[in-house]
Amino acid sequence: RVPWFPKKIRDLDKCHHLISKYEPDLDHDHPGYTDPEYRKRRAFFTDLAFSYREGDPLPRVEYTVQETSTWREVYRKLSSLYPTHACKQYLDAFQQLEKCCGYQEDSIPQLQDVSRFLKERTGFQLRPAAGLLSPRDFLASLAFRVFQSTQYIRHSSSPMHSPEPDCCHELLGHVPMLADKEFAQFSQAIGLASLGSSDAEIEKLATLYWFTIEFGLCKQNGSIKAYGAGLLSSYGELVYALSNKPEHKPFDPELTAVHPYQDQTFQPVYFVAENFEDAKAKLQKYALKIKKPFYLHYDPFTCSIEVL
Ligand code: H2B
Ligand code: FE
Repeated sequence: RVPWFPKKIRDLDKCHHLISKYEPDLDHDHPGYTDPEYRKRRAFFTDLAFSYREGDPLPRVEYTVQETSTWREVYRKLSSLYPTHACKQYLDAFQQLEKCCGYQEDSIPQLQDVSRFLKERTGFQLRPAAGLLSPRDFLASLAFRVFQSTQYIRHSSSPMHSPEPDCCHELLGHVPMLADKEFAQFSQAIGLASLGSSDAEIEKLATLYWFTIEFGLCKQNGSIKAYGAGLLSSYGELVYALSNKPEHKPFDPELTAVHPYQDQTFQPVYFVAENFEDAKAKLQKYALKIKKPFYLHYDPFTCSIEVL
């Protein structure tokens, strides 16, 4: 009756189910759909991700000149917006990543280096993912402070947009925020709430994830800044989200969890958190109301879930 869920970090080797609707082989609108070279390259990355097992060193990739030039374009464009649009936690971490993790426009950072950096700061680590994962598998990994990260890059014909997550989205959107302690706790809390939850509850948690970790805004010194990865990796939407065009509503898990969302165009509504401590407290209160026939506790010493 209770859906299967991973109990130890090694179980994440089984959490790799893909949602394939946006893949270049299947989606006719994908910018790489008619490019056999790109599809071949993507098959290589799919292989890397599927053959990865917990504990393996993260594969290092030699990116091509074309891939690096796509990265350069994205990096330049986005980093010009961060000082005015990104929250303080993001900016602090981004500076650190430039200093000690090889963040720069001329090369794509290696997941291995980034994972080591995160592990030292918040205990988060990366594992390679082949593409967009099912919400259940993706959220479950967060319970273990594991972030499933794609390693390929978007097609060179559309540097400012990708229908799927790619390394620009992970490295520029997600990674800096995962270096913040409060945000890391918030992310793990969503993950823990998802374990053993019903499909209906997963859908609500995925919606919460969407309006916070992907598209969240927060208050900072009297103004509003972005912390969501979907915003911090999209020039157009980052500008739009902080303009007076969309609606801003206060983050409230009960309401946010059932708010319809857009994955094809910009969001008409964004939710604003007071700060991450407050967002985490509200989320934990929400999570306590999810009915489960047991109590779950994460043991950080063994990286496993205790079922009580
Ligand atoms: N998979 C991958 N690889 N990256 C994500 O950011 C992601 C995912 N987000 N699967 C998930 C779904 C999110 O949209 C929620 C939990 O559905
Ligand atoms: Fe994402």
